[in-house]
Amino acid sequence: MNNNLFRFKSWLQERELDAFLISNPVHCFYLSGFTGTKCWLLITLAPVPNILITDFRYREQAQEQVQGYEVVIQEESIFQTLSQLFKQYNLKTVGLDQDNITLAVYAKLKEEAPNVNFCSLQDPCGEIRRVKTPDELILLKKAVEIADKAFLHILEYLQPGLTEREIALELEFFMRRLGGSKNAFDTIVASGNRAALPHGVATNKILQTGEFVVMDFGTVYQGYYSDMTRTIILGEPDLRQQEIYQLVLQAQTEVYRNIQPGMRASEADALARRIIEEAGYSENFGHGLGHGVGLEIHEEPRLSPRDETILEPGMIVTVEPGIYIPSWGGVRIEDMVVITSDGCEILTKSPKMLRV
Ligand SMILES: [Mn+2]
Repeated sequence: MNNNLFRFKSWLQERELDAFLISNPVHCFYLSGFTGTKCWLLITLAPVPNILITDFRYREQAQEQVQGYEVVIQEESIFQTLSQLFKQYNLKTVGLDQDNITLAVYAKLKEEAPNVNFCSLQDPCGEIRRVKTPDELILLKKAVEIADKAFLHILEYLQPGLTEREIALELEFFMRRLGGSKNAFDTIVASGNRAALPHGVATNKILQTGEFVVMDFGTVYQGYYSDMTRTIILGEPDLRQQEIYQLVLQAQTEVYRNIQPGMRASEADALARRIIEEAGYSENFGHGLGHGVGLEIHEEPRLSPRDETILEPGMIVTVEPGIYIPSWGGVRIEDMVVITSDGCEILTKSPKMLRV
């Protein structure tokens, strides 16, 4: 049994549950490796087997991909199938994922299985997923590497007269060619005044020399996401542009010098925030320093003033300070890093120069 499933079962035991019903597709994949779009998991305690429920379309795929689960093919409604399984294995207290089970699903479950005691709880996968396994780290590094290669490619491709959309498409196509299965999110290419928009998705605006271009993009490799941002200028930056860029870079460097396991996520955020605040730009850094990345583009922990998670080796987070000045422009620089036993390792290798 893999370590993630082991941790899940200890959690079940502590809460005196007979089973937990997982409906979140990301968590189904995380615990079983099954990639079908129809999946429910019942995680149980021995001697009851773990159960994966899917439908006819995925019968063969489930047999191939999944080990350590009894695969059940749903024939009637999912609620009838579940109710039969609750009876068959004498499951009396069953945890439900409070963030995914809707009131309608809950009502149906109660109707089909009136004797089961359902408890609404947070799925512990969110917490277990924060620390990546060595296998996950390999896939995440690959996703990061594809984005890095795309950035080097785009540096050659960039020229005045291109639209933001053309740049985004070139990045996306290049990452797909290198094995990315899809974009990690809508690619951001925000130039000129639009660089002041932290999430300025690419438009038909034409690139000009002397203006900021913020490019924020990533890919998905075998289920794992990457996320990076670089800000550049075609031609000569002016003094203020240089000053803001250096400040953002300094904030990021400050994080790399001081981030450590044992520190709270909010303390990591404060490292960068202090540098930006002291320079008088506290109003212009309105988002958190970063976020966890893994099977989702945004996951726990959040490097924000409100997240008290203790950082641990093996957590993967972005470090992405930014300064946004309305109707002038903005700068963000973002890497993915893994927390190590004595600091962090920067996974994103792309160069950080303003002038291109
Ligand atoms: Mn990000």
